[in-house]
Amino acid sequence: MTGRLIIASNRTASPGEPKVGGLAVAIWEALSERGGGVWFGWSGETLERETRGVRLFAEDNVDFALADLTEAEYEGYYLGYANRALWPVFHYRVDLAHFDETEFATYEEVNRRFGRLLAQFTRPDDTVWVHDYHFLLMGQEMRTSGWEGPMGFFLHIPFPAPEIFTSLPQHRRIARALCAFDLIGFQTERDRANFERYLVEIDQASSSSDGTISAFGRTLRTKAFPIGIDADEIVNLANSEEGRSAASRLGRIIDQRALVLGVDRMDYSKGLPQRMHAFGRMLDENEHIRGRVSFLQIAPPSREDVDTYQDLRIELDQVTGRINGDHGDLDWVPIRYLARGYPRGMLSGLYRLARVGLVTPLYDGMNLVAKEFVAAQDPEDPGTLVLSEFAGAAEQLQGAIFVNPHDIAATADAIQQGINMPLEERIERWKSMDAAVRAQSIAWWRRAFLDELESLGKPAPDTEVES
Ligand code: GDG
Repeated sequence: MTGRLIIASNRTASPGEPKVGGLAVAIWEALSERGGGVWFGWSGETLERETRGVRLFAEDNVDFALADLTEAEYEGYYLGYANRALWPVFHYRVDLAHFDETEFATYEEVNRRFGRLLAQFTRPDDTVWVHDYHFLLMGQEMRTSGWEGPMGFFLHIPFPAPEIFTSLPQHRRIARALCAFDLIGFQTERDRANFERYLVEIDQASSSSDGTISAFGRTLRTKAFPIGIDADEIVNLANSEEGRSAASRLGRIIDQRALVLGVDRMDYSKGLPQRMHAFGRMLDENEHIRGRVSFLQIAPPSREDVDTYQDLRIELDQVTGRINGDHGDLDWVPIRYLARGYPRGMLSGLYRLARVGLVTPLYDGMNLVAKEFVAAQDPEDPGTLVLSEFAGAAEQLQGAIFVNPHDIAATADAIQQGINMPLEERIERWKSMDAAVRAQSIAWWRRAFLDELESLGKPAPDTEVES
């Protein structure tokens, strides 16, 4: 590709500041590598009244184009339709979804306004890559604004089964808008197949075995691109001063006890209360482990303005207090639950210290914590990973101990198995997982997506072109 890369995501990295986290770094590198590009998104600012246009910041050869939201847009688009309707439905929690026409109208309006703003930046030889569930309608708005060039979309969260997706009153509107893209990337084959099945069964689309689908008068490609991490970055962080000192600080407190570790945004999709119950049950059933294990759950609060997240906070406080009250002793606190975030270096050091990584979402697009945990391990004495079969990462991390996170008894058993696993088996399982994490890294992910998008405009290598 010769032209610029134009990326749209709800939040961008901060211009002029270090790019922290796998996704931010991957996008930044993709933009810089192309010798120029634009990263477009919400500024993070909310204003009482709408300001037209965007603010531009240049950093090296990348332009940041940031648009503000009004307070009403933040409420209806971000807290409302994106996080009270799309997020729960796409994570199979129709019971938690709140369907509100006005919020959808605001979501549509923000996608329209942002799509038009973005279209103004494009030049004919550019390539556009839109990210995630905040911008499901943006492709169509771009096409309406006259953009005819290559345009891809990547969905970071699961795409639900059609029987669930159709609970959204606007499902057809969303599907039609998605078909404006040339390539739609999903985390897993599970998600891709769900989308295809929806289009074929509900919208009479036709599909072929290479993931090409014809629907709503357009032809597009669908494919799974499991997002990855930079494993060496995590190894370096785990071995850094910050990583080591976090591990020794915690190591002093937990003494010789085995560390079971969970790190998750505080979100109901992550299965946190179920995990606490499973840990409690494991203690109930394994008297010899009591006092010899310590469970640390790091759970930085997120989306605190959404009421279901406030309910989760209350539930977690109660469950943890209850288990500690029932099982703790003068010199032992079974669960240390910290409702705050820590720097990546510290997290990486703690991953390496842990005997068991507990990653048990009820549903998850990928789950990068599982991959970071694997990357951070000491190859000579690796910890074990207890992983939900409903995390996208389960397709790749075959060396994990798999659990159905709703099955408290089975999860309790898996934690016990993880704590007691012999070294030889731990090494064997870890090797296969580390190889998988390294094979499909974050650099692989962005290149694979962009290569696929680029290839769509060109004739297949074996196609004879008539002169
Ligand atoms: C969405 C999808 C998909 C966590 N606590 C702290 C912290 N983190 C970092 C982790 C990891 C990231 O946040 C979380 O990524 P996940 O993938 O686990 O989950 P979501 O936030 O739900 O992400 C998910 C992902 O998008 C990418 O496509 O995998 O399925 O839901 O990197 O390390 N980082 C810091 N302090 C913390 O306390 N610095």
